[in-house]
Amino acid sequence: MNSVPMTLQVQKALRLHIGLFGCRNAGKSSLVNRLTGQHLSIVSEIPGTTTDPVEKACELHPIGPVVFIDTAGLDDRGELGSERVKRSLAVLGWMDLAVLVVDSSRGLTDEDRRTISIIRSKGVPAVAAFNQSDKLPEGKAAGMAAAFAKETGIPAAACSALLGEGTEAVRTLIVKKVEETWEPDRPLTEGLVPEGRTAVLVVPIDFGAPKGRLIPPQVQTIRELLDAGRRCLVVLETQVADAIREMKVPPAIVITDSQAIKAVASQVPDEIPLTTFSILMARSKSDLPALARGAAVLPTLRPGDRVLISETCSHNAQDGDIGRVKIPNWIARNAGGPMKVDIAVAKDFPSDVTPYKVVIQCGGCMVTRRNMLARLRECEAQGVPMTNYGIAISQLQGVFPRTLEPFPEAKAAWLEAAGKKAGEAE
Ligand SMILES: Nc1nc2c(ncn2[C@@H]2O[C@H](COP(=O)(O)OP(=O)(O)OP(=O)(O)O)[C@@H](O)[C@H]2O)c(=O)[nH]1
Ligand code: SF4
Ligand SMILES: [Mg+2]
Repeated sequence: MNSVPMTLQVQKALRLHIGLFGCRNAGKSSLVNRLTGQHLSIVSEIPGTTTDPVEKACELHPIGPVVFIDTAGLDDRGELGSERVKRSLAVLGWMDLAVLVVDSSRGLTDEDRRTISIIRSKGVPAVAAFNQSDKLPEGKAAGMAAAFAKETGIPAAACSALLGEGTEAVRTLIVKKVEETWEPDRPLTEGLVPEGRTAVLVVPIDFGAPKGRLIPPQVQTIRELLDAGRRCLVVLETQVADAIREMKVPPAIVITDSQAIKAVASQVPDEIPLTTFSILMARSKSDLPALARGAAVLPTLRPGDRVLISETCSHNAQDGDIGRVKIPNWIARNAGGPMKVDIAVAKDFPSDVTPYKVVIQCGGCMVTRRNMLARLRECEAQGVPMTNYGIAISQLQGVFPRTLEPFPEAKAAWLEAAGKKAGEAE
């Protein structure tokens, strides 16, 4: 029987991020190659072989799709070395699971201990692999792993990535820890459609829509509503007014693709709640009131301000890409001139976000709630507002706070922050 939680199986589109951390030459790259069954990471006896975090997508049975992130050694030295350490530690915070790789023949180093304290302070689920067990007398590394687990509470196993011994035990620890710590996304439609009522879903089929299919938030919304025994009516953005007029009982809510929000808002009477799939995603994956608060900074941006667009996966950017082109253009139009826009893709999210006036986060459809929340908390800790694409679009299109109406807490957070900003501007 498969013991992986049902929610995890349902959300197969998600890729769990599993990072390997440890000192140079501990065997991180060798272990990644063993766990993925692919010899993609460069292994060598020269310390510092892996310099930048390397991502590898693969299937980890029985979890499903995961991304392994092989990182640079945490004991690297010098100016370049400490930059690499910073980059490794930056990705640590938003991992779904961290694997601490220890060279058993060296024992636990000061850097390993520092890594453990970061893992603890950021609340990252973790396991440890006491690698290079073949260099020690039989059973010695296993004893070290057991003592370590007892002392730290972090499950550990001994292995030799070189010989392939014990790597199955490490894989088992990873799977078990994921099962224990997995936190599902909040349901997209939670509390929005009472029994017996209908939701109208607006799905534009324009050039940006993928051929022959709907995108994940649309599919998930339909499925959730049907699972809960609610009705939904799926229409084009040109059909909204007619659809509402023909309904005997008005819809409980209209949910639209963000990019059509302006056209749709003009067709939906004020008394019918209106929101966007992206706002539902923001609530499901992150902290909606915090992201709404972050949006209040957008009208205050001035030409030349630095803005970070954060994409959590390396999707194929299209012409007129929402994050790379449309949002920066809308901000520039509102501000009267262009911003300095940087794009951080997946693992390249910077450890220092303080140069930015705001971070605008993508919907995160491919990553977990833990990953999204960790990025948000990092920005908050550095005093930099974060918002997300959907919220930014609503705000920039002038349909705010209407699209937050169904979420009173988020609306209140935005009003309070927008009031403060207006006060500062006076
Ligand atoms: N004897 C033994 N050697 C190992 C084991 N795992 C890795 N090695 C060797 O240790 C050296 C370093 O291995 P890597 O996998 O490149 O180590 P790394 O942690 O990725 O190192 P950096 O990328 O430099 O941080 C290589 O020569 C490996 O063949 C092991 O379990 N036993
Ligand atoms: S919303 Fe983010 S995670 Fe989803 S496809 Fe776009 S960049 Fe990737
Ligand atoms: Mg390496």
